[in-house]
Amino acid sequence: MNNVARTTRRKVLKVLGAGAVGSVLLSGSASAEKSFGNGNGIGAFLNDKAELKKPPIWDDGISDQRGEGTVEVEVGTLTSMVPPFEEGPFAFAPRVVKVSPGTTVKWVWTGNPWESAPPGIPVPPGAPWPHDVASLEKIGGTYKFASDMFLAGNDKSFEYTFEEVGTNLYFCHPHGYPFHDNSGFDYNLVGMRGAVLVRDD
Ligand SMILES: [Cu+2]
Repeated sequence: MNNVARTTRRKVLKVLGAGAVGSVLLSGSASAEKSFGNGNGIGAFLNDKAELKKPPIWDDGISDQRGEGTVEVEVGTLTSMVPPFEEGPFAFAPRVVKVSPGTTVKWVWTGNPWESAPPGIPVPPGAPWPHDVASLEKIGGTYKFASDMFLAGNDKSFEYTFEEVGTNLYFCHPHGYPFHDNSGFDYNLVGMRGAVLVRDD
């Protein structure tokens, strides 16, 4: 195995979800300089250095669904990635939704496996991946909204009603964690992140 392959495999192990259940693969990379979650701009959150996605990450615009009572967002939608990975089930779709105050957003877990997953990753090809939804914003040390960790394809969903005008950034822990810290997760290069814009105009 040459250096490039070795580096790539290490990255794959690090970023694709093994950290959800153990931190052993995440050690040795703590660095405050690669913490991109502090920006309050949507673009800063969705277009940062997620190295396993083709730039720009946020290329599908804003899904304007103002006036709807309930809006659905898929969890684990297939998304294009950089070679040699082709595409993987590591996106929220729509990535950014604009809704009215009082709207309930319902995240629905898809059943997409990762068909092109290379050997050696924690989840074998064809198997479902775990995803969750967690708000970037914390209130009193607790996520403003957060789901449980569900395996894709188990007909799971999570709902949250957004009452106040504002910008709500969120991520999937194993595939989009935006910080280097001691949480047991680590900054994730896949960039599985999204936003709910609540607007009353
Ligand atoms: Cu995920």
